[in-house]
Amino acid sequence: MRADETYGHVATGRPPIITLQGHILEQQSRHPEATGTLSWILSAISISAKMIAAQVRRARLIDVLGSAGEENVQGEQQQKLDVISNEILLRTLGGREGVAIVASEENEEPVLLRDEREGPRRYCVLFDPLDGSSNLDVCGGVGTIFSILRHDRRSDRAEDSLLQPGSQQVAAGYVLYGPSTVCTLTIGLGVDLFVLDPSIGAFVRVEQGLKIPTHSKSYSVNEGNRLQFPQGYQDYLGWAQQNGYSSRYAGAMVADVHRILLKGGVFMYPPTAKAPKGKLRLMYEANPMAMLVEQAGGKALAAPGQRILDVRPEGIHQRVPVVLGSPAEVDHVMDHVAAGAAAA
Ligand code: P6P
Repeated sequence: MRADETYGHVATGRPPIITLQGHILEQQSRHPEATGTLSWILSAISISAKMIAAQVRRARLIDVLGSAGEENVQGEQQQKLDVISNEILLRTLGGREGVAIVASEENEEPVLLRDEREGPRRYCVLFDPLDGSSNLDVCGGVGTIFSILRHDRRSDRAEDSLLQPGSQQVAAGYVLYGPSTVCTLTIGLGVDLFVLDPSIGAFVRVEQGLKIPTHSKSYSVNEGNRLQFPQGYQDYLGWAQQNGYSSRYAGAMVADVHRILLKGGVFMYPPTAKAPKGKLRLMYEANPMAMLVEQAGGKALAAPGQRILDVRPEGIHQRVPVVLGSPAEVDHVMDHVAAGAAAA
């Protein structure tokens, strides 16, 4: 049999049936030094995603739509499902021995779970529990985004262990709650896709080693902010429209980035007058998406020549401009941004 074939494939001509759990254990078996700690954490994220998907699917029926009546640390109206999703992730990850610290978009401070200076390696998990939750009331795509870092026990303050550049992530991914529930995951060995089969309650692998199209005449941005963008971004939009580009924008980063990964194009959230550093958060939105996009062969920049994954974080909720997607399309944007800055 060829290396990429299995008995199942040879006997039926169709790929083997591998669940997310099976995939995680398959990857672990390829690393003799692995202790299973990371696998156990990814398993917690998988079960959280199934629980959140069950809530999202029935949101209106079980009266969990709408605002929770509170603002989060971002000053944004918390949706009921933001709070529910956040609690699900905190409770599942909190039960994993290998998790030292969790940090959430919904919590002002990180939650320090375990800080023994000795013993087995532990990890930090950062997440946006329900990205784009304002789409919920209109049945739009929403998602969970997660980023996993090694816990650095040398840090004086445990929380400082979180402030590592995105290049240090050991795993990253998202779950898109759309017409189907899709999990996109990387552990630094490429990008793999899984679809939740509700009839068996398992994520089933549907694609391995996903590669982003090198180019596609499509951009994704909130054009309502166009006049607030730095001139270079405005010049890019004029160039794109003169060159037959289409525009697609879901208003939820997970939905927009998922489309870019599969179809190509460029997603961007530029600096605006209201958000001079951009709106998206570095640690649990931009970094995980940047790792996925780069692992799929794309580019993810905060400014011309500045990889998002190289940005040195100063705070867990800091924001960063985002331009990511097909290499050729990111270059088109950044060429205009650089020219605009030079002309300023
Ligand atoms: P705007 C959702 O609130 C979010 O954080 C991202 O998921 C999304 O890409 C962005 O904000 C949308 O922001 O200003 O276009 O509504």
